[in-house]
Amino acid sequence: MPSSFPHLTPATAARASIGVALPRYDRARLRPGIVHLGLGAFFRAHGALYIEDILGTDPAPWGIVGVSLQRPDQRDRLAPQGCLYTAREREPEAPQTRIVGSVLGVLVAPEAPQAVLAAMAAEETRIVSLTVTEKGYCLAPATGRLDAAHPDIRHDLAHPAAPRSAVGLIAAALGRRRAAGLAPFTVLCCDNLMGNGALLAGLVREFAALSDDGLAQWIERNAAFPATMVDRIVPATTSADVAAVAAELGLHDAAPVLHERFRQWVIEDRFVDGHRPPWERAGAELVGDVAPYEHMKLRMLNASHSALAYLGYLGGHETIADAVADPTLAAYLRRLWAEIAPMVPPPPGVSLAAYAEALLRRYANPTIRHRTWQIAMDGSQKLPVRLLPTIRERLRQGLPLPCLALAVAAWIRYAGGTDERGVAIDVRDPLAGALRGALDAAGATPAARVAAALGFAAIFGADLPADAGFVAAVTDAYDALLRHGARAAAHAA
Ligand code: CS2
Repeated sequence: MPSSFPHLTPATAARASIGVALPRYDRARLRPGIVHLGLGAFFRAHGALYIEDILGTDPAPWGIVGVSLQRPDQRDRLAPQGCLYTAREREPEAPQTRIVGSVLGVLVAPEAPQAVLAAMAAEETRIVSLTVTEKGYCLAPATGRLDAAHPDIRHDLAHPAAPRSAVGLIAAALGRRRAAGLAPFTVLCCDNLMGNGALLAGLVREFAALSDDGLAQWIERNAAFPATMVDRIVPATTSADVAAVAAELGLHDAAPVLHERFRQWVIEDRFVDGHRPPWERAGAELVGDVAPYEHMKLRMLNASHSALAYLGYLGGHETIADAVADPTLAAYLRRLWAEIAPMVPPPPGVSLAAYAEALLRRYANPTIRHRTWQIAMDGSQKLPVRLLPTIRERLRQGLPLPCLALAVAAWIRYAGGTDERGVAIDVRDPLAGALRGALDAAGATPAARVAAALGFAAIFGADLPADAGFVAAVTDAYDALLRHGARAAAHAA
């Protein structure tokens, strides 16, 4: 974006306005120890900031090499700035702004797969972390198994020296380390997936076994895939954000990130040879079992985020803060949590009631403009992680689930591609075309449309469409959405 301000660079950073924190360590001495796949706003506002905090107290070999798996945009914005960028809190009270230096370089995998593999295979790389979003794992969401028919997986099996998927890159890089007699790196999955460490371990082993059983066994014996729970609300950066940060800094930063103050990172403490940054110094929780934290976060936060995204969007709310400012949706949200919480064993010492109230405060933060449309993306990949496990548990216990069923119905309504005013929705989802086609072919009745959507076994498995109680609950909710609209349906659920 054009700006009258001088550009943010290592040379100009010190000119940033008073009150903006700068890296407090010598970046020239920082060695890369982490390769991060998927250098989006979330990682730059979360993982890269935990590292930044550690570097502020103890310069260590934990600089980050970022990798973009698809587009060059991030690199094109960050490289001219020496990879410095601004992280700015979005809080009503005393928001802090800092310039972050923990990212040392950015590689673009489609342009230079060899450079990416070389960075991952380098002896000094101890950790390969990932935020590539749910769909970046090339898995079948209902089973968590590798989708061997995925075009990227087929590509990577045919071109093992130039992979383009995250799974293909990890397997190839581990193969190089094995051939070079090096220890593997630790693979740290930071996406919102269930049992994310074990899941990714399974995918990488499955992929490796398709071409090299020996490698699959070596990975099984030597590598580590700790589970993690990551949490911070980081909406996509807008051009208005870029302009606001420039005005605040007095420098033009092409790639700022804006985030809430809250952050949480729970990490399973299982690293190859124990090599890891001292994340606890920055407030991360290193634990033996991440599962309770992960269940809480995915099933309380992400599930309610998705429910609010679909209902809020259909009801005409642009952001999550707008949606929860609507008393009808806020009341629905509390009833939704009341369905979810009894199915979630809380982590030690945590009250789920307090957790839910804290979530509501975070959602209501008026300075965070987190668009319902952004969260609504990729529902086919998100529902199986966020909503369906809780639904299965309630069905197993014979419990009613009107609020959960309404969330699924709202997703189906959204995937149909037209909102309540008859305006087309820009549905972004790997299955968008297939879903739309199936819904169009099903005709107009709620029962037929719900059956068509639930028929996607990759999302719902075979059990849910066969459960008459579940199908009826979703059909009723869908019918209420059509007849009365999202707000009234939420009120009634
Ligand atoms: C959101 C998440 O976009 C989404 O689907 O639910 O990105 C959410 O903001 C984060 O998981 C919060 O930690």
